[in-house]
Amino acid sequence: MDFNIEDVFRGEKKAVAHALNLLEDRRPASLEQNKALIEKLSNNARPSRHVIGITGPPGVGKSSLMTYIIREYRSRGKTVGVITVDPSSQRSGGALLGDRARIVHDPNDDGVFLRSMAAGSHMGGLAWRTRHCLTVFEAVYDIIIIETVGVGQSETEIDQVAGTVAFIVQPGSGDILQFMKAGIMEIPHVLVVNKADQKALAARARNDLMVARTYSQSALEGWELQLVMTSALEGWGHKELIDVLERHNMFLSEKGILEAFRRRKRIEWVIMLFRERFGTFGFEVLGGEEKVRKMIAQEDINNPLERLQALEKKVFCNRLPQRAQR
Ligand SMILES: Nc1nc2c(ncn2[C@@H]2O[C@H](COP(=O)(O)OP(=O)(O)OP(=O)(O)O)[C@@H](O)[C@H]2O)c(=O)[nH]1
Ligand SMILES: [Mg+2]
Repeated sequence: MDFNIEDVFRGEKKAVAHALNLLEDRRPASLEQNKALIEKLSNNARPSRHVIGITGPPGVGKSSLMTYIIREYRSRGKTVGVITVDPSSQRSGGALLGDRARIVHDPNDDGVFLRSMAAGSHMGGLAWRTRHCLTVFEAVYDIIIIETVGVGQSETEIDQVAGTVAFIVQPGSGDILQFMKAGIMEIPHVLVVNKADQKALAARARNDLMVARTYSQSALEGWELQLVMTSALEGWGHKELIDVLERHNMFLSEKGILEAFRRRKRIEWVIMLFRERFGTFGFEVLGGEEKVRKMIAQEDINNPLERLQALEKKVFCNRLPQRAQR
Protein backbone atom coordinates (compact mmCIF):
# COMPACT_ATOMS: atom_id res chain seq x y z
CA MET A 1 0.00 0.00 0.00
CA ASP A 2 1.64 3.17 -1.11
CA PHE A 3 -0.60 5.53 0.78
CA ASN A 4 -1.19 6.39 4.37
CA ILE A 5 -4.32 4.93 5.88
CA GLU A 6 -4.46 7.80 8.34
CA ASP A 7 -4.92 10.15 5.39
CA VAL A 8 -7.93 8.10 4.37
CA PHE A 9 -9.41 8.34 7.86
CA ARG A 10 -8.87 12.09 7.79
CA GLY A 11 -10.84 12.26 4.56
CA GLU A 12 -7.99 13.50 2.41
CA LYS A 13 -9.56 13.25 -1.02
CA LYS A 14 -6.63 11.72 -2.89
CA ALA A 15 -6.17 9.02 -0.27
CA VAL A 16 -9.89 8.21 -0.19
CA ALA A 17 -9.97 7.92 -3.98
CA HIS A 18 -6.92 5.69 -3.87
CA ALA A 19 -8.51 3.36 -1.31
CA LEU A 20 -11.65 3.16 -3.45
CA ASN A 21 -9.65 2.26 -6.52
CA LEU A 22 -7.76 -0.46 -4.69
CA LEU A 23 -10.95 -2.11 -3.47
CA GLU A 24 -12.46 -2.06 -6.94
CA ASP A 25 -9.68 -4.29 -8.14
CA ARG A 26 -11.36 -7.70 -8.20
CA ARG A 27 -8.49 -9.84 -9.38
CA PRO A 28 -7.87 -12.84 -7.12
CA ALA A 29 -4.25 -11.69 -6.85
CA SER A 30 -5.43 -8.55 -5.06
CA LEU A 31 -7.45 -10.48 -2.50
CA GLU A 32 -4.79 -10.47 0.22
CA GLN A 33 -4.10 -6.78 -0.14
CA ASN A 34 -7.80 -5.95 -0.13
CA LYS A 35 -8.37 -8.14 2.89
CA ALA A 36 -5.81 -6.16 4.84
CA LEU A 37 -7.33 -2.89 3.73
CA ILE A 38 -10.88 -3.95 4.63
CA GLU A 39 -9.58 -5.06 8.02
CA LYS A 40 -8.16 -1.61 8.72
CA LEU A 41 -11.25 0.15 7.43
CA SER A 42 -13.67 -2.04 9.36
CA ASN A 43 -11.75 -1.56 12.59
CA ASN A 44 -12.04 2.17 12.14
CA ALA A 45 -15.65 2.32 11.08
CA ARG A 46 -17.24 5.30 12.76
CA PRO A 47 -19.70 4.26 15.41
CA SER A 48 -21.77 7.32 14.56
CA ARG A 49 -22.08 6.49 10.87
CA HIS A 50 -25.52 6.67 9.36
CA VAL A 51 -26.27 5.20 5.94
CA ILE A 52 -29.19 6.88 4.18
CA GLY A 53 -30.81 5.93 0.90
CA ILE A 54 -32.37 8.73 -1.12
CA THR A 55 -34.48 7.29 -3.87
CA GLY A 56 -37.32 8.30 -6.15
CA PRO A 57 -38.45 8.58 -9.76
CA PRO A 58 -36.35 10.52 -12.30
CA GLY A 59 -36.51 14.29 -12.09
CA VAL A 60 -38.22 14.72 -8.73
CA GLY A 61 -35.30 16.79 -7.48
CA LYS A 62 -33.15 14.28 -5.62
CA SER A 63 -29.86 15.89 -6.65
CA SER A 64 -31.15 19.43 -6.08
CA LEU A 65 -32.26 18.44 -2.61
CA MET A 66 -28.92 16.75 -1.94
CA THR A 67 -27.16 20.08 -2.30
CA TYR A 68 -29.17 21.36 0.67
CA ILE A 69 -28.91 18.15 2.64
CA ILE A 70 -25.12 18.12 2.38
CA ARG A 71 -24.89 21.79 3.29
CA GLU A 72 -27.11 21.28 6.32
CA TYR A 73 -25.17 18.28 7.60
CA ARG A 74 -21.92 20.19 7.18
CA SER A 75 -23.30 23.09 9.17
CA ARG A 76 -24.18 20.59 11.90
CA GLY A 77 -20.55 19.48 11.94
CA LYS A 78 -21.09 16.14 10.19
CA THR A 79 -18.96 14.83 7.36
CA VAL A 80 -20.74 13.37 4.34
CA GLY A 81 -19.90 10.73 1.74
CA VAL A 82 -22.25 10.49 -1.23
CA ILE A 83 -22.69 7.66 -3.70
CA THR A 84 -24.85 8.48 -6.69
CA VAL A 85 -26.02 5.69 -8.91
CA ASP A 86 -26.77 6.78 -12.43
CA PRO A 87 -29.05 4.66 -14.55
CA SER A 88 -27.15 3.86 -17.71
CA SER A 89 -30.05 4.77 -20.01
CA GLN A 90 -29.81 8.36 -18.87
CA ARG A 91 -26.10 8.40 -19.23
CA SER A 92 -26.22 7.20 -22.78
CA GLY A 93 -28.38 10.10 -23.80
CA GLY A 94 -31.79 8.52 -23.45
CA ALA A 95 -32.51 11.13 -20.82
CA LEU A 96 -36.06 12.02 -20.08
CA LEU A 97 -34.94 15.39 -18.89
CA GLY A 98 -32.53 17.85 -20.31
CA ASP A 99 -32.45 19.71 -17.04
CA ARG A 100 -30.85 17.39 -14.56
CA ALA A 101 -29.29 19.17 -11.66
CA ARG A 102 -25.86 18.41 -10.28
CA ILE A 103 -25.14 18.26 -6.60
CA VAL A 104 -23.38 21.48 -5.68
CA HIS A 105 -20.67 21.27 -3.03
CA ASP A 106 -17.31 22.74 -2.11
CA PRO A 107 -14.63 20.66 -3.85
CA ASN A 108 -12.00 21.81 -1.35
CA ASP A 109 -13.93 20.57 1.66
CA ASP A 110 -12.45 17.29 2.93
CA GLY A 111 -15.69 16.73 4.84
CA VAL A 112 -17.56 15.86 1.65
CA PHE A 113 -16.83 13.21 -0.97
CA LEU A 114 -18.93 12.37 -4.01
CA ARG A 115 -18.61 9.15 -5.95
CA SER A 116 -20.85 8.41 -8.89
CA MET A 117 -21.42 5.00 -10.38
CA ALA A 118 -23.10 3.88 -13.55
CA ALA A 119 -25.75 1.25 -13.03
CA GLY A 120 -25.95 -1.61 -15.45
CA SER A 121 -22.28 -1.51 -16.38
CA HIS A 122 -21.99 -5.21 -15.73
CA MET A 123 -23.78 -7.86 -13.76
CA GLY A 124 -23.37 -7.54 -10.06
CA GLY A 125 -20.84 -4.81 -10.59
CA LEU A 126 -22.91 -2.14 -8.96
CA ALA A 127 -23.63 -4.08 -5.82
CA TRP A 128 -20.00 -5.00 -5.54
CA ARG A 129 -18.75 -1.46 -5.96
CA THR A 130 -21.41 0.04 -3.71
CA ARG A 131 -20.46 -2.26 -0.89
CA HIS A 132 -16.76 -1.59 -1.22
CA CYS A 133 -17.39 2.10 -1.45
CA LEU A 134 -19.48 1.85 1.71
CA THR A 135 -16.67 0.11 3.53
CA VAL A 136 -14.38 3.03 2.79
CA PHE A 137 -17.01 5.65 3.53
CA GLU A 138 -18.03 4.05 6.82
CA ALA A 139 -14.50 4.51 8.07
CA VAL A 140 -14.33 8.13 7.01
CA TYR A 141 -17.69 9.92 7.09
CA ASP A 142 -20.46 10.37 9.64
CA ILE A 143 -23.24 10.41 7.08
CA ILE A 144 -23.30 8.28 3.97
CA ILE A 145 -25.96 8.95 1.37
CA ILE A 146 -26.77 6.75 -1.59
CA GLU A 147 -28.82 8.46 -4.28
CA THR A 148 -30.57 6.12 -6.69
CA VAL A 149 -33.36 6.41 -9.21
CA GLY A 150 -36.20 4.08 -8.45
CA VAL A 151 -39.91 3.72 -8.08
CA GLY A 152 -39.44 1.72 -4.95
CA GLN A 153 -38.98 -2.03 -4.83
CA SER A 154 -35.49 -3.33 -4.91
CA GLU A 155 -33.97 -2.37 -8.23
CA THR A 156 -30.96 -1.24 -6.37
CA GLU A 157 -31.62 -3.16 -3.18
CA ILE A 158 -31.16 0.06 -1.33
CA ASP A 159 -32.96 -1.20 1.72
CA GLN A 160 -30.28 -3.84 2.09
CA VAL A 161 -27.51 -1.33 2.57
CA ALA A 162 -29.19 1.78 3.97
CA GLY A 163 -30.50 1.96 7.52
CA THR A 164 -32.80 4.82 6.63
CA VAL A 165 -34.58 5.10 3.31
CA ALA A 166 -36.21 8.31 2.12
CA PHE A 167 -38.46 8.17 -0.90
CA ILE A 168 -38.81 11.44 -2.83
CA VAL A 169 -41.83 12.25 -4.98
CA GLN A 170 -43.10 15.35 -6.69
CA PRO A 171 -46.67 16.57 -6.62
CA GLY A 172 -49.07 16.12 -9.50
CA SER A 173 -47.02 13.54 -11.33
CA GLY A 174 -48.97 10.37 -10.85
CA ASP A 175 -45.90 8.95 -9.11
CA ILE A 176 -47.64 9.23 -5.80
CA LEU A 177 -50.62 7.25 -6.96
CA GLN A 178 -48.40 4.61 -8.47
CA PHE A 179 -46.40 4.54 -5.32
CA MET A 180 -49.48 3.91 -3.24
CA LYS A 181 -50.77 1.25 -5.59
CA ALA A 182 -47.51 -0.59 -5.71
CA GLY A 183 -47.81 -1.17 -2.01
CA ILE A 184 -44.27 -0.11 -1.43
CA MET A 185 -45.11 1.98 1.57
CA GLU A 186 -43.21 -0.49 3.69
CA ILE A 187 -39.82 0.25 2.25
CA PRO A 188 -39.20 3.93 3.01
CA HIS A 189 -39.06 5.36 6.50
CA VAL A 190 -39.46 8.90 5.29
CA LEU A 191 -41.56 10.21 2.44
CA VAL A 192 -40.56 13.53 0.92
CA VAL A 193 -42.76 15.62 -1.33
CA ASN A 194 -40.26 17.86 -3.08
CA LYS A 195 -41.22 20.81 -5.32
CA ALA A 196 -43.70 21.73 -2.61
CA ASP A 197 -43.38 25.29 -3.89
CA GLN A 198 -46.14 24.19 -6.24
CA LYS A 199 -48.51 24.94 -3.44
CA ALA A 200 -51.92 23.64 -4.53
CA LEU A 201 -50.58 20.43 -6.02
CA ALA A 202 -48.38 19.85 -3.01
CA ALA A 203 -51.28 20.21 -0.60
CA ARG A 204 -53.20 17.60 -2.53
CA ALA A 205 -50.26 15.25 -2.64
CA ARG A 206 -49.89 15.66 1.08
CA ASN A 207 -53.50 14.75 1.71
CA ASP A 208 -53.31 11.71 -0.57
CA LEU A 209 -50.25 10.47 1.22
CA MET A 210 -51.71 11.07 4.67
CA VAL A 211 -54.67 8.92 3.70
CA ALA A 212 -52.48 6.25 2.11
CA ARG A 213 -50.32 6.18 5.19
CA THR A 214 -53.17 5.07 7.37
CA TYR A 215 -53.48 1.98 5.20
CA SER A 216 -49.81 1.28 5.07
CA GLN A 217 -48.11 -1.25 7.21
CA SER A 218 -44.85 -0.13 8.61
CA ALA A 219 -42.20 -2.78 8.33
CA LEU A 220 -40.69 -1.41 11.50
CA GLU A 221 -42.71 -1.63 14.62
CA GLY A 222 -42.72 1.62 16.52
CA TRP A 223 -41.83 3.80 13.57
CA GLU A 224 -44.51 5.61 11.65
CA LEU A 225 -43.75 6.61 8.08
CA GLN A 226 -42.83 10.31 8.25
CA LEU A 227 -43.94 12.88 5.74
CA VAL A 228 -41.83 15.94 4.91
CA MET A 229 -42.48 18.72 2.40
CA THR A 230 -39.46 20.37 0.78
CA SER A 231 -38.54 22.82 -1.94
CA ALA A 232 -35.07 22.65 -3.40
CA LEU A 233 -36.00 25.61 -5.57
CA GLU A 234 -36.80 27.93 -2.70
CA GLY A 235 -34.53 26.16 -0.24
CA TRP A 236 -36.77 25.07 2.59
CA GLY A 237 -37.86 21.87 4.30
CA HIS A 238 -34.43 20.25 4.26
CA LYS A 239 -33.73 21.07 7.92
CA GLU A 240 -36.89 19.35 8.98
CA LEU A 241 -35.97 16.44 6.71
CA ILE A 242 -32.62 16.07 8.43
CA ASP A 243 -34.24 16.25 11.86
CA VAL A 244 -36.45 13.34 10.82
CA LEU A 245 -33.51 11.37 9.38
CA GLU A 246 -31.57 11.86 12.62
CA ARG A 247 -34.58 10.81 14.63
CA HIS A 248 -34.84 7.62 12.62
CA ASN A 249 -31.19 6.84 13.21
CA MET A 250 -31.70 7.35 16.96
CA PHE A 251 -34.70 5.06 16.80
CA LEU A 252 -32.64 2.36 15.07
CA SER A 253 -29.80 2.52 17.53
CA GLU A 254 -32.01 2.65 20.63
CA LYS A 255 -33.94 -0.38 19.48
CA GLY A 256 -30.73 -2.28 18.81
CA ILE A 257 -31.83 -2.62 15.20
CA LEU A 258 -28.71 -0.96 13.89
CA GLU A 259 -26.33 -3.63 15.13
CA ALA A 260 -28.49 -6.45 13.82
CA PHE A 261 -28.78 -4.62 10.53
CA ARG A 262 -25.04 -4.16 10.18
CA ARG A 263 -24.52 -7.82 10.82
CA ARG A 264 -27.11 -8.83 8.24
CA LYS A 265 -25.47 -6.50 5.76
CA ARG A 266 -22.18 -8.32 6.24
CA ILE A 267 -23.77 -11.71 5.80
CA GLU A 268 -25.31 -10.59 2.52
CA TRP A 269 -21.98 -9.22 1.45
CA VAL A 270 -20.28 -12.58 1.95
CA ILE A 271 -23.15 -14.28 0.10
CA MET A 272 -22.68 -11.87 -2.80
CA LEU A 273 -18.94 -12.50 -2.96
CA PHE A 274 -19.49 -16.24 -2.73
CA ARG A 275 -22.09 -16.24 -5.48
CA GLU A 276 -19.82 -14.26 -7.68
CA ARG A 277 -16.97 -16.67 -7.21
CA PHE A 278 -18.81 -19.98 -7.43
CA GLY A 279 -22.30 -19.31 -8.77
CA THR A 280 -25.04 -21.73 -7.84
CA PHE A 281 -22.53 -24.52 -8.02
CA GLY A 282 -20.88 -23.33 -4.83
CA PHE A 283 -24.14 -23.28 -2.92
CA GLU A 284 -24.95 -26.78 -4.12
CA VAL A 285 -21.63 -28.13 -2.96
CA LEU A 286 -22.24 -26.74 0.52
CA GLY A 287 -25.84 -27.85 0.79
CA GLY A 288 -27.80 -24.85 -0.43
CA GLU A 289 -27.87 -21.10 0.02
CA GLU A 290 -29.74 -21.15 3.31
CA LYS A 291 -27.21 -23.49 4.81
CA VAL A 292 -24.37 -21.30 3.64
CA ARG A 293 -26.08 -18.27 5.12
CA LYS A 294 -26.35 -20.07 8.45
CA MET A 295 -22.72 -21.08 8.29
CA ILE A 296 -21.72 -17.48 7.78
CA ALA A 297 -23.98 -16.26 10.57
CA GLN A 298 -22.45 -18.67 13.06
CA GLU A 299 -19.20 -16.77 13.20
CA ASP A 300 -17.89 -13.25 13.51
CA ILE A 301 -17.89 -11.41 10.23
CA ASN A 302 -15.53 -8.60 10.75
CA ASN A 303 -13.94 -9.21 7.41
CA PRO A 304 -16.14 -10.52 4.58
CA LEU A 305 -13.15 -11.45 2.43
CA GLU A 306 -11.80 -13.63 5.20
CA ARG A 307 -15.14 -15.39 5.53
CA LEU A 308 -15.15 -15.88 1.78
CA GLN A 309 -11.80 -17.62 1.96
CA ALA A 310 -13.02 -19.94 4.70
CA LEU A 311 -16.01 -20.92 2.55
CA GLU A 312 -13.75 -21.33 -0.43
CA LYS A 313 -11.75 -23.92 1.48
CA LYS A 314 -14.94 -25.77 2.38
CA VAL A 315 -16.02 -25.85 -1.25
CA PHE A 316 -12.73 -27.35 -2.33
CA CYS A 317 -12.72 -29.88 0.50
CA ASN A 318 -16.26 -31.01 -0.26
CA ARG A 319 -15.63 -31.24 -3.93
CA LEU A 320 -12.46 -33.31 -3.83
CA PRO A 321 -14.00 -36.57 -2.56
CA GLN A 322 -16.67 -36.37 -5.27
CA ARG A 323 -14.02 -35.96 -7.89
CA ALA A 324 -12.11 -38.97 -6.57
CA GLN A 325 -15.17 -41.17 -6.99
CA ARG A 326 -15.38 -40.57 -10.72
N1 LIG B 1 -40.17 23.90 -8.78
C1 LIG B 1 -39.19 23.12 -8.33
N2 LIG B 1 -38.32 22.55 -9.18
C2 LIG B 1 -37.33 21.76 -8.69
C3 LIG B 1 -37.21 21.52 -7.30
N3 LIG B 1 -36.17 20.67 -7.11
C4 LIG B 1 -35.67 20.40 -8.32
N4 LIG B 1 -36.36 21.06 -9.29
C5 LIG B 1 -36.08 21.01 -10.73
O1 LIG B 1 -36.39 19.69 -11.21
C6 LIG B 1 -35.47 19.29 -12.21
C7 LIG B 1 -34.84 17.96 -11.86
O2 LIG B 1 -34.06 18.09 -10.68
P1 LIG B 1 -32.93 17.06 -10.27
O3 LIG B 1 -32.38 17.51 -8.97
O4 LIG B 1 -31.98 16.85 -11.39
O5 LIG B 1 -33.80 15.74 -10.08
P2 LIG B 1 -33.27 14.24 -9.83
O6 LIG B 1 -34.34 13.57 -9.07
O7 LIG B 1 -31.92 14.25 -9.24
O8 LIG B 1 -33.23 13.70 -11.29
P3 LIG B 1 -32.50 12.34 -11.80
O9 LIG B 1 -31.15 12.30 -11.19
O10 LIG B 1 -32.48 12.50 -13.28
O11 LIG B 1 -33.39 11.23 -11.36
C8 LIG B 1 -34.47 20.45 -12.34
O12 LIG B 1 -34.87 21.25 -13.40
C9 LIG B 1 -34.62 21.19 -11.04
O13 LIG B 1 -34.29 22.55 -11.16
C10 LIG B 1 -38.15 22.15 -6.41
O14 LIG B 1 -38.13 22.01 -5.18
N5 LIG B 1 -39.12 22.94 -6.99
MG1 LIG C 1 -30.10 13.24 -9.80
